[in-house]
Amino acid sequence: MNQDKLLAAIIDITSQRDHDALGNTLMSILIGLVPITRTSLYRILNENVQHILEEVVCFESQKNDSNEFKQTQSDTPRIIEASDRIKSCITKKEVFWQDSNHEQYSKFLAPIFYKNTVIGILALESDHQLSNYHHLIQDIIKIYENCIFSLNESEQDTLTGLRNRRTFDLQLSKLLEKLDIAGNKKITSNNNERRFLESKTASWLVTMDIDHFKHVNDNYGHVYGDEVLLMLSQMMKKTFRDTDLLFRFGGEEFVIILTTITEDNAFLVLERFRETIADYTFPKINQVTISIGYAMIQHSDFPITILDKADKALYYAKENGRNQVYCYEKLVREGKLKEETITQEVELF
Ligand code: GH3
Ligand code: MG
Ligand code: MG
Repeated sequence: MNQDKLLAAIIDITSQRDHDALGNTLMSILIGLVPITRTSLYRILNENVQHILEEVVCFESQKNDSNEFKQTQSDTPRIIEASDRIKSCITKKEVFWQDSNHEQYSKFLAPIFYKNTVIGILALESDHQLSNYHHLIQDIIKIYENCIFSLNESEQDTLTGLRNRRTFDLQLSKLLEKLDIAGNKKITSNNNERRFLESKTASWLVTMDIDHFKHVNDNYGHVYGDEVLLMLSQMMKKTFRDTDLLFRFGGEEFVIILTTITEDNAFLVLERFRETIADYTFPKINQVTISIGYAMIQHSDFPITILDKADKALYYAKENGRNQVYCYEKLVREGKLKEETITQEVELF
């Protein structure tokens, strides 16, 4: 084993600060150190539905040149049903391997752990026997898991376990980048244009704020206030799809990125959530309500503009009785709000 190559790989993987980049680095390291023909990384979207996986990234060697790899990483999540072998790997929490007698095909599946829970699967295929590499692969996975652990710890809000404010900019920029690519493709492809117009789905930025939360703290104390924040975040996790991104922005403000949904359906989902909270009996406090605003995430917008639009709809809800859901674009269409005109990126401090 080339020691320099191994050290370079460790330096590379431990310097990544983003999940996608970390996954890609894991793949590159495996390709560099193990004779493989294909490698995929799968993520379990919901710990209660472990047989539904998202293929995060896949690298496949080219037929004409086994040293040349093609990377597949789709714009939209590729959701798949786990094979029986992968299911067994997840439930037994064990690696699986199969080496062919003729040294022409071998397979290796390994669960990826976070805090003793399987959160994903790494799959490798090779035209060599992989048995000599099993230890190395598992050690590389261990380093990858340690990196995931550190990254998750730094991205999570400690009280609610939702994503924190720090990761929001990165996640939104990534989404805007994807929309930009899709937008450019739309110009060159009539099919894509038609599909977009027919589906009318988009991604939406939702801002959500607890109504009169100061009263909760003042009348019942911070411990009860924190309990409300915790309950609310648990209900968010239950209500929204696993592909939607949930953030606590600090205090009693929450942000959601809702993906591939129409304006009307976004309203229905958010209105149902508002109702669920309003109908829930919180210990001691009884009723708590929330106000919600949302705006379309458009590839031509800056992150700050989109956030500002959603906030405008939220303030509209606050000014018009609270415990309501408003869409920025609808308010503009109805003449209740003026169109946002920020055209330049604003430095936040
Ligand atoms: P509005 O309906 O206009 O949103 O009124 P509000 O009282 O909710 O809004 P305001 O922004 O004036 O107050 C937010 C309060 O949230 C202030 C503080 O008491 C409380 N708060 C902020 N962060 C935390 C937290 O981490 N835990 C608890 N328990 N309370 C918090
Ligand atoms: Mg507030
Ligand atoms: Mg509030």
